[in-house]
Amino acid sequence: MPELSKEWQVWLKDNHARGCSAESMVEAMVGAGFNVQYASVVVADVSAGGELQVAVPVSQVTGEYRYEDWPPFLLGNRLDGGDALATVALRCERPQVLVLDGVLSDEECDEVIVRAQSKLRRSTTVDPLSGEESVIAQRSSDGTFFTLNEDSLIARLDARIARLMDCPVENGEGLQILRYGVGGEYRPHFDYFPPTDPGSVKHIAKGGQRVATMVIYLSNVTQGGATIFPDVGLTVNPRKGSAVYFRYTNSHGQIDPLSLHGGAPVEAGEKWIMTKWVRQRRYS
Ligand code: PD2
Ligand code: ZN
Repeated sequence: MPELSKEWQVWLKDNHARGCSAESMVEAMVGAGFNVQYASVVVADVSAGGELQVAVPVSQVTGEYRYEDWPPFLLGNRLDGGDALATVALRCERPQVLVLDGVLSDEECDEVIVRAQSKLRRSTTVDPLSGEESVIAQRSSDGTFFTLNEDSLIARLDARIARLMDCPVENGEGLQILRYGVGGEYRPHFDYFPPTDPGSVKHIAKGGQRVATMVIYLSNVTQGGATIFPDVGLTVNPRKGSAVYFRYTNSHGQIDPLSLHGGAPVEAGEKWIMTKWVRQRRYS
């Protein structure tokens, strides 16, 4: 396995001591040819004052995605969210997808919608080159975010979802709420930041790569609006209070292209969802 050269190790320590931002250091390393995920790991190491991970994992850049074993609790019929017990309705191994029932109660779904309604704005996506958020036809929905633990209801849901996803609450981004009207869709995409896109650098620099997503359905949909995984022919129909949970970054930092997914057009009615994205490290 290749090692990070002494020069780079000194460069990292010097730049950190000079007060350079993590983002600029990751950017410089990527500019010099490093894999963005590896760069963000060593920059985080030096920023935390810890040991540098000097072994550069070749597997991050090349090779087929290695599916990690599901943790034992994910192999059961139920998942414990602390204050709610979810039922596993479907499990797909490649890509790793779970469909969970009973994640939110009907009352909780309705309350989240009431709180989000007045804050909705047209949704954006990350521009692959600049990394800036932009409005594009690929994603026709209105949305808003809650900050982590924004109020007591949101804090309760953040904690429950973190427990179901088996990750620290702080690794989660704030909950995003989306509303799709008739014709609204989110065309197939990856939730991870493609490492080869220059625009990914600034997103990965904070908290690392996204590792998993939970999309929770806050409403039933009269017709259409399924979450689809086109490369494996999997369709998950929205059901109020249920969720689809999928994982696409393993502990080696590899990303799973089979996790390509989208929100199919709503044909009748409206679709409300809540999305939680989880990072490799502390995000909030
Ligand atoms: O609305 C969906 O079903 C959906 C599909 C794919 C949402 C997202 N991705 C997302 O929020 O990332
Ligand atoms: Zn998505």
